Amino acid sequence: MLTLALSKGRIYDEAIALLGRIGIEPTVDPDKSRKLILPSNREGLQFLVIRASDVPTYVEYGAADLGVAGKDVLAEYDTKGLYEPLDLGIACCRLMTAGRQGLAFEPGSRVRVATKYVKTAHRYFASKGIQAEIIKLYGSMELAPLVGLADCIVDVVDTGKTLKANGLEPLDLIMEVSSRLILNKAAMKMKHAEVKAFIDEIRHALELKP
Ligand code: PRT
Ligand code: MG
Repeated sequence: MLTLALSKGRIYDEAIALLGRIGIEPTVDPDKSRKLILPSNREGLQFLVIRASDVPTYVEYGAADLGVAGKDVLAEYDTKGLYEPLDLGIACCRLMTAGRQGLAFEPGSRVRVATKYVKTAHRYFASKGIQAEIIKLYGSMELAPLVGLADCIVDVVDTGKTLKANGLEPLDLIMEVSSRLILNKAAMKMKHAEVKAFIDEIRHALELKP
């Protein structure tokens, strides 16, 4: 049995669309069921539906053999126990700094940054020689500059509409983000043939037109 961990929402929707190209589909709709373990029409394959930021943890501990996680999430996680064999090109966005119009960072200056991407934000501002005080938030980062909690935020941006609606604008690109297939190194050893065959199928799905 192979277990693939996905997060509900855009990653689930896009990953299932990708797998649909090679005839794989869940037999239970997670929007209509409270089940967190979803069987599939493929014998020997099931899905786990969990929080996006929990996917690397489930895979690292072997509770799932494989998973799909955004590069933004992986950059925050110590991925030593994981392989990242495929870029799935789904749930694409950009990890950016954002703030009020005209905000600029001078090297040597200090800045307060609200984000859930604490490690990545630290690395980024350190690389620019900017002293950043990072304030960890779990959501609605756009609010922080509006109420004086922070000068700027680090968050993922897709259309930019959320920033715009809150009077903020994207500033600097930190990284391009897409979702990656990740797998547990131990699973790769113990279920080598099964895992390799599945990765090859997904690679094939990526080559097929949607
Ligand atoms: O929601 P939850 O707290 O459970 O977890 P999550 O927010 O990490 O999950 P989810 O499903 O929202 O995101 C999963 C992954 O999708 C992320 O880790 C990214 O790799 C990827 N992704 C792609 C995005 C977006 N696009 C995106 N637009 N993740 C979040 N957003 C949010 C963003 O945080 C902001 O609030 O959408 C808003 C911005 O969108 P625009 O279009 O207004 O710019
Ligand atoms: Mg979300």
